[in-house]
Amino acid sequence: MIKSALQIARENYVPKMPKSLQGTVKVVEGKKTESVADQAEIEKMFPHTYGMPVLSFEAGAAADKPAMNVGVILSGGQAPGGHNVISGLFDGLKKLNPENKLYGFLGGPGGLVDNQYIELTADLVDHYRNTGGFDIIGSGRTKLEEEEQYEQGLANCKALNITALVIIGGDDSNTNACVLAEYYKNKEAEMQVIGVPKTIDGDLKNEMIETSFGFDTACKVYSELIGNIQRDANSAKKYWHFIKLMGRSASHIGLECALQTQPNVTIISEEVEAKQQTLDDVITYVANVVAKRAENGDNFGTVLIPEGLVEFIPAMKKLISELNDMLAHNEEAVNKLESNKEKREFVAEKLSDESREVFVSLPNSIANQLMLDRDPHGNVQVSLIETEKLLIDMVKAKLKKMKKAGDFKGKFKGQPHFFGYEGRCAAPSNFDADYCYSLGCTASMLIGEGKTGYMASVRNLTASADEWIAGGVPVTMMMNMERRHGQMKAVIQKALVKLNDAPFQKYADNREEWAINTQYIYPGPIQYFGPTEVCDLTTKTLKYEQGK
Ligand code: FBP
Repeated sequence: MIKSALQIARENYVPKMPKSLQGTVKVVEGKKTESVADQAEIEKMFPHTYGMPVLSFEAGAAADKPAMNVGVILSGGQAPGGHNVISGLFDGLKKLNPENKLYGFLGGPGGLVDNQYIELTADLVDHYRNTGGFDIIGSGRTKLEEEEQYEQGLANCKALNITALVIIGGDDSNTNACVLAEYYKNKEAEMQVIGVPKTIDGDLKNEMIETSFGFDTACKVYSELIGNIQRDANSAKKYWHFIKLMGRSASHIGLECALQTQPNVTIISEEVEAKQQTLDDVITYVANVVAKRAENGDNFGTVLIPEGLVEFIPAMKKLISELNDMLAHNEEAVNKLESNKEKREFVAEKLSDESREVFVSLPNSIANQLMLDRDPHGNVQVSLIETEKLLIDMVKAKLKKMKKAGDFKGKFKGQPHFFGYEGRCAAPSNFDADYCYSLGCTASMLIGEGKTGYMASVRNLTASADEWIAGGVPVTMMMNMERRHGQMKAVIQKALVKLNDAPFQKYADNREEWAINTQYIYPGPIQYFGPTEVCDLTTKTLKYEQGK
């Protein structure tokens, strides 16, 4: 492996850890738990894993543990810090018993079913410490949902003497981890399943999971890029930059980047939905900011757009939901049609009058993108919809009309950008390196204690790392019933941006000022070595959420 100078230096970085994980560890049981909603239904579906207590770890004498083999899976989109979860898990398991072995299933959950694996040895793990990416074992989006897959996975694990699995994933993967834990417990198979909260989107969080890993680093990378673009905009003074940011449905990434960089406009999907805004309302707002800034001679600016925006505009949401159902039932017929024009006509025919009207009013390129294949969870792949270009075209058209009416006297040139993949495999910030290593160690302790159906949890994250609180949260505690593919399912509740919470309020209190006056912040690149106030910053989201 050829390594960069930074990678070599980072290999020697020792992640900071909570005190409770530093020596021997004992587990303390808290109160019994309930799911966040729909308690009776969820208890019925998870009779063996429902109601378990929250766990926390404290320094203390631990009993000797017999040697065991553990499997680990990386599931879904990459997020900075995944390799540190694995190194924390590896070190934690070795601390429990040096004979313990760790196997990595390759290419995501599919590797478990297809029996693709490698043993994760000390030499291998050492090369990946504090590095970005998931390439040590790869990731994938295969969904574990069929009994046949559970059985095949169990047989493959048995052949390797694996008695515990760690699934590192987002809300859907952790929901599946819990289904798996329940299934194995029900059939008394000797197989523990532990989840770890991963996703750059930041939408897997609740009272016990303060943030998912990767969100910190990804937002810092995007904020650096946005800051650079803003400096360019403020130097050349001739472009409006429309920047779409990953994050799937949730706008946490957009909001965090706004708090870090103070752009002129940030659209928050959750607010658009709450105010029942139409696409035209959003366009009018942006066009008015462009016109206002032009009055001051500022024909430049930045607009942040969450990638899930179209799903939150009520009429578009209805259209997408109809398209999801319609495409699920007519996939073959649509695929047989050769041209996009034929596909659009076929699809339009089958929509309700209201949705058809919206669909045919969209530029062909966007209508085509809305018809693309769904992901394995049945979601429209919002990262493929070029909302940034759509918005530029529509704002341009609006400004043309405003010019005719004498309401806009400036110039408008839009530049589209999409930031997502640029941040998902970045070298983890110190925060993510520390947090992920602690999550990995925590997962190993939960395994050592014989637990299943738990998610590793490390809390109190705005305090210094030695004061972090490590433990386990029953996954069922985070569940509610939601409609998925036309059926009610027990799933981990997705955390969208809450408009009453401090991070959004902070943005809302400042947005008018940021819109008109140029108050850009240029955060610069992530710093790995240097003073703690530069290197160990948490996200602003965490800081404001915790009243700091
Ligand atoms: P996860 O939810 O699996 O963590 O993935 C997050 C994400 O990066 C989203 O922000 C984005 O919409 C999606 O993955 C892109 O998926 P893909 O990697 O399949 O292109």
